[in-house]
Amino acid sequence: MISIPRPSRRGLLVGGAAGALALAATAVLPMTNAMAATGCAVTYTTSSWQGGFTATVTIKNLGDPVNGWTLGFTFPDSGQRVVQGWSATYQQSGSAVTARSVDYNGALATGASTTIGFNGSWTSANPSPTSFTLNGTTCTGGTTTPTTPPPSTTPPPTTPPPTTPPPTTPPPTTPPPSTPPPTGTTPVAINGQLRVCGVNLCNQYGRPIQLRGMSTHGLQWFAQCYNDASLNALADDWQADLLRISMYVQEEGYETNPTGFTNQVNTLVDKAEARGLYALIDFHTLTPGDPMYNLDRAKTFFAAVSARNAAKKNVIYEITNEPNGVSWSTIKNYAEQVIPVIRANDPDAVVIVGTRGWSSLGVSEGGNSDEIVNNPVRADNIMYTFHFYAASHKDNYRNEVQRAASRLPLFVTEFGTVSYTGDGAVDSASSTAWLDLLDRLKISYANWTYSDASEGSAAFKPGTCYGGTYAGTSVLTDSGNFMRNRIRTPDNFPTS
Ligand code: IDC
Repeated sequence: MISIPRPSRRGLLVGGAAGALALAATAVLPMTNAMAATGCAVTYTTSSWQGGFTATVTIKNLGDPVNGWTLGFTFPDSGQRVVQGWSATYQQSGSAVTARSVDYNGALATGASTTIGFNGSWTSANPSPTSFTLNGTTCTGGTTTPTTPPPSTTPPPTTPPPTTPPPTTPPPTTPPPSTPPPTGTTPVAINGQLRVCGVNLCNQYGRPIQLRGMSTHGLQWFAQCYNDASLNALADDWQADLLRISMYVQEEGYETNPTGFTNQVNTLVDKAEARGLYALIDFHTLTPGDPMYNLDRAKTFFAAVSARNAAKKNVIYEITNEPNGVSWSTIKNYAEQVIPVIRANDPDAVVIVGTRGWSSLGVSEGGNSDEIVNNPVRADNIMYTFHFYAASHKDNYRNEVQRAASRLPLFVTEFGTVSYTGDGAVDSASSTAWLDLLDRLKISYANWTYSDASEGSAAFKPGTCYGGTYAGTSVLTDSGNFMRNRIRTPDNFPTS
């Protein structure tokens, strides 16, 4: 049990805690033992599956108002680990866990509650902790028995329970805004500000969604492909949800003209927003594969785009495209330096972190996702990148994605229907197997590329971007046809 010694505060001081369980739960077990209303009350509910679980923790302050809190508890089994949390900053030492409030939920008035959560892993057993502290004081109080019976089923690994929608970071002094009804039918109008919940990307209602869309080619080469007509076709004819804006750093990219490329990215963010599309800002590192080579550039670039786009709901940040030839700990170190730069300006945006071996979760360099699960990036509201090229990457990669998807939030920010060279024929069987898997797991994706490059991965026939027509099938390659057919199917986003 973590215990933070500090002077007792009136109302938070609890006597006679022995034997008083704030909660005891195996799957879900609300506290039914109403104790004297003192200090704090915690309900801790879990949904478990083989090796993993999602915990939802509601903290009620029964004492004096607090401004900033730390919840402490101890896992009963030494094999239990916090993997990824939300709405709090988690630390684990041995079996002892602390969850520290974040800026938008630190203020808790007397009687106020807040809900946080995390995904965990377990090895031999998954009992729930039975005692909690709030700012060092044991929580024994509370009458927080849920009025409706909480779910007691064990969900399949890929669908954590509909977790309480995490807050969308209202400033602490104003009441949380009531969620407006959708005012339109575009992906951004319906889904609003996105947030990672559990292993999913969730919309403004806290419900898992999948975004499907296209990636630009390198802006330094194919700027002519991204104009009002082509983006209208992407939104209206393709019915896409997402535009990935691929800004190479090397190869005549950002490093040659930081201001120019930053402006180009911002212009495309605006064009996506105007059409209700999400915009994925891709800091397209590739060669060299060590993201640290571009650390300073990344900080400069993300400081600029996050400040400029902070108020927008449609922006997602992808901080490094395909790290390669470097360890996971190097990538993690990079991420932990770049993410705070973004958060300082745009605290509620989802950030996506590249993975080892050209964003293969390590597989292309002989590893696997365990290295991430065991050593996750210390930040919340993040996802991890997976990339594939269907003609090159098949069952062993699909198996790893399936395995990782129950433990890590994944986003396929880039994939091709062809070989990893970006060229060659469409592998329809493998592409179909991949996209069926991603649909089933609700993993979002962007296809390489929405361009007329002379290579098999391009959606448009060469020369298309020098004409005015992008809609319809006459301008499409085999890959373009395949992708348009997949992306045009209805989205079915939850709206409550
Ligand atoms: C390829 C482009 C190609 C370009 C090359 C080098 O299709 O025209 O010459 O990059 O810049 C990736 C990378 C992506 C690659 C793509 C296909 O993220 O930049 O694009 N690919 O090779 N990872 C795996 C494949």
